[in-house]
Amino acid sequence: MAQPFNFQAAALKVKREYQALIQRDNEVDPGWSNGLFNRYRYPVLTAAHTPPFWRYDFDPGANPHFMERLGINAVFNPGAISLNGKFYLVCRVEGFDRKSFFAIAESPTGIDHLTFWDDPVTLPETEDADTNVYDMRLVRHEDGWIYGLFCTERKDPRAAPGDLSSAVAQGGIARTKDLLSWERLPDLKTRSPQQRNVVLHPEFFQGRYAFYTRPQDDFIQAGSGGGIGWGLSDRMAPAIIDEETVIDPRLYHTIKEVKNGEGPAPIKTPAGWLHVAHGVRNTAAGLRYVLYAYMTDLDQPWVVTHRPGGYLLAPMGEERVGDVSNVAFCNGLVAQENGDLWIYYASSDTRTHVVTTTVEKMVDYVLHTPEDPLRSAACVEQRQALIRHNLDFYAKLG
Ligand code: M1P
Repeated sequence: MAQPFNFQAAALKVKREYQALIQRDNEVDPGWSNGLFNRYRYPVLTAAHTPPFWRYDFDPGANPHFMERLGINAVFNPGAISLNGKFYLVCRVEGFDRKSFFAIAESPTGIDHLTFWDDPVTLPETEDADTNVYDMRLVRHEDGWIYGLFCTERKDPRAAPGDLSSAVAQGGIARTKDLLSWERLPDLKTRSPQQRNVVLHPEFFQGRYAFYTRPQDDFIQAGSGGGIGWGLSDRMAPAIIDEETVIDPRLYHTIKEVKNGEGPAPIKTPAGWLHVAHGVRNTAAGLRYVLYAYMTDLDQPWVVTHRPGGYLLAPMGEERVGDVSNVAFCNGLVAQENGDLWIYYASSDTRTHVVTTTVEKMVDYVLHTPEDPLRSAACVEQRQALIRHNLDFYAKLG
């Protein structure tokens, strides 16, 4: 005879499994080495890391079968910051209903034990309500605020009847002092029809707020826009950029042929501003998103001084599969006072990972990795130079 359903046991099982997941230690992946960063065995956040009380109704009277009532589909593309010795990730959490919202997970290590706060972020709306918000960059600005810059998406008011896909993406802006209460500011205004991947530079430039932008013609295609832009605004409320200059254009037959976008706010190093960005190219299997790095001049942050060729990080193994497969996307990193650098990235719009390195190693990578020479023959020359340089050292290794 079938056992009667034991609500208490089912609910406790879900709670215990969640607790075990949150308490699990992460570990360096021993099978990976590239001299630059460590990868880790487990993603730092997945849908299963969201508290069960966000998903189930724990009231036996209201939910006698203990069903999930509001499922969570994915946890990805987090902004990141450290405050008072702790790591905080403001994640893009996506429900089964496809809408994203922001929620904060904290951890003493930034590598494991990431635990969501009980409540997601209550983000005020402007008079033009957002349909979807995502990909927040957290920037501690020298004006004293922590800014959250994110994409706000709304149905295109000019969409033809029956067109339920056309959307408009713009740069949303909110600010906080404690990550708890948020003040919403007007969306960024630029001359571009759409914006995504808008990031605030952490310092004033000649007394003005400086932004990295990604002008685009429509919702998906960068079109004639494209490239990472730079623009200035006198104030944040409202932030208005009159002139955008593309500082890192997309380029034919490279990892950023289709589009690219600034990742987190750049880090100030003695060698320049260190940037992590994403580049997108097309393949027969669809778009492929990878991360790359570049450096800009300390005094003229819009002037690119170093462009290491190729990608810094690409999705690997299971990371290649998810809701939008073959995607690595980064909008959060934490540079610590001791020089350690945690880079957060999401794989395939599904889950969140970390790689750990140091600022010093990243600067070495950016300064000494050769540029993409843009032609096969030039790539062979570049590789032959490395081979000739290496052969004696290699032989002497024994
Ligand atoms: O699906 C991949 C990524 O697509 C968009 O990024 P971009 O505007 O550069 O194409 C964003 O929706 C991002 O969230 C997503 O990860």
